[in-house]
Amino acid sequence: MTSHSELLAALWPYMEERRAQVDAALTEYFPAPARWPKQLHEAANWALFGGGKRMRPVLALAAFEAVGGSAKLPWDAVLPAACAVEMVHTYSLVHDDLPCMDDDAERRGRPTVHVQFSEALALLAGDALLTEAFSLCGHLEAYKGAAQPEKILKASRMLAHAAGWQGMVGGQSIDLGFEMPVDDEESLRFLHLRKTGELFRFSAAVGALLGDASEKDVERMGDYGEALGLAFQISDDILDADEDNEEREASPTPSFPALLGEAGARERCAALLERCYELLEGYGPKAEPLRQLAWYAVHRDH
Ligand code: GRG
Repeated sequence: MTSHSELLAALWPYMEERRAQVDAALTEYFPAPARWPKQLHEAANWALFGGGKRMRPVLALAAFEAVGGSAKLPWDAVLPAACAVEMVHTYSLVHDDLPCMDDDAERRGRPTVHVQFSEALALLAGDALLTEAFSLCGHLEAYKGAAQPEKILKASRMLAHAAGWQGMVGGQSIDLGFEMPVDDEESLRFLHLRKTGELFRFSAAVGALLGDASEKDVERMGDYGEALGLAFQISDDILDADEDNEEREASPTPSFPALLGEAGARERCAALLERCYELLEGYGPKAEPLRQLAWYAVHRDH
């Protein structure tokens, strides 16, 4: 039986390497802070290079690897789509922090974009990140000839599904209390499968798609991503509950620990981790980073 510290020690260099790859690609793809319109780009770069864990793009790269993509294709076949999902994720955080949503003054230990710049610039920086994400995901040349046009088209549509009304935006509308009561496990899962799960599903599925996997494998990787995303959300709730978060109490939506108790929430995380392992059966050692990422999603401390 491998210990927690052994698993983390194995995962860390991998994460660092993939994160560095993602950061270099994001720097290449996204306009630099000094570029016109300068204020807008400063605000967007503040968010994009503010210390995010890069879970979603790393997941896309690891799924690409797990289906054998990296053995036969250059990383350029997947990096644009992987970076696009990070841009969508970053926009969602910038908008979520705004006073009209979660009203947060700090993120990742630094002032949020609207505090550092202004509310209007935060709104625009989010808009710019979201727009650029789709420009990048569907930009044939960004893939440097390594991905087929129909797969790039499919990836763009998958991203729209994950980000829009069927995915994150729909989930956020439920979370803010506009759509339906969220008062039991089923409705809470329904919400988080959309708000958090769909971007994770996209990340793993798009890695497989652009790694030239079969439709069945793309679907299976998507299911793995979704299970991991839900586990990630539940563990986020557990971490928040540990911090005795007053804001959560003001939210119309209960957290998983509030609804199920901490033990119940941990139980769900453990079951989702098992589901992730099950879905990865048959992919062999090249899926090891995906196994470790699932483990990390459940056992992380921030
Ligand atoms: C504004 C449309 C819209 C949606 C906002 C992302 C979001 C939806 C809300 C943020 C609050 C929250 C707890 C979302 C659940 C997903 C989640 C755990 C986000 C944080 O993701 P990390 O931990 O962030 O990957 P880093 O900082 O590492 O990038």
